[in-house]
Amino acid sequence: MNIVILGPGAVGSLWANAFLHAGHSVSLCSRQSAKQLSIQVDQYNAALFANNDKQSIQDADLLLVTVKAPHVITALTPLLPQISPDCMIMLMHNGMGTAEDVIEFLPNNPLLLATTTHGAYRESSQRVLHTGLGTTQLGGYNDKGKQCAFLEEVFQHALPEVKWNHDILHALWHKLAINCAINPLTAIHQVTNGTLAQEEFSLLLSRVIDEVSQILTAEEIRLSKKQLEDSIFKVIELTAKNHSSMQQDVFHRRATEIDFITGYLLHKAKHHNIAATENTALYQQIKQIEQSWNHE
Ligand code: KPL
Repeated sequence: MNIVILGPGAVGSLWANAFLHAGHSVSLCSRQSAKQLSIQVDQYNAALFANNDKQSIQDADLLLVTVKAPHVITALTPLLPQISPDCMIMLMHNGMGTAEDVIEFLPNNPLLLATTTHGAYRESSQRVLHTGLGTTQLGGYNDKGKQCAFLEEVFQHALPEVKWNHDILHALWHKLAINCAINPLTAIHQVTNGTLAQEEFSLLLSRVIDEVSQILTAEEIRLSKKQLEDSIFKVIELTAKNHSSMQQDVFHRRATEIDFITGYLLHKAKHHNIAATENTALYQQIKQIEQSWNHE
């Protein structure tokens, strides 16, 4: 297949390398202006990829978008004239809400969503470390996307484990709920994920989870409060020493994904007339932190 990776950060680079080794023709689209980019994953030989090549975009069978949610539309817009209507577009990032915008720009393309638990770390602009094996779930967003279940085999062959999920929105909501509980709190307090297991966070965390659970129920996502709580504490335990992506964004003073995580949740809460007081407070605190950088 002809595959283009839009946003070769840690996760994008991992997939670019995996697809290349699986025999596909892979090229990249990045903010860098170089015509070719080299990527090395772990100790394997570095591979060279074409970058921002118009012909590759025109020929693409699959465009895998791995930029963070706030950058999806800005990154896709300049490519729109080149994207063929048959090209499958797959969004792979934390948070939700971008598919609703992408479908406006590319109404005829198969649109798919993905979520992955692979751990990847970008050590330098050319070197990526695959820090943890994970599972990737894929699924269709629109009808054409839902007809692309064959991609499970393509992805599985390149970087297992991969599962086709007929209800990918359920998987994304589950991930979003976990991110709502862990990401803002770790970012505001600048602590590791494991710190949230301490007594001082227990009341606040339980209120946050309670609100998230009410919104999931209103959205008809079948996940009990107990199941949600268990999965959140399991992630806290398994990633105890890690820093969440939002903690890192705040630390490095980069725009966070808050609008696509808690912001998306609050948008749905409003729709269902649910007063999500604790999540609103967390949202505002992250927004205030982001705004404070502009006033220094
Ligand atoms: O997805 C994550 C993130 O950091 O964005 C979690 C699951 C919280 C792991 O750190």
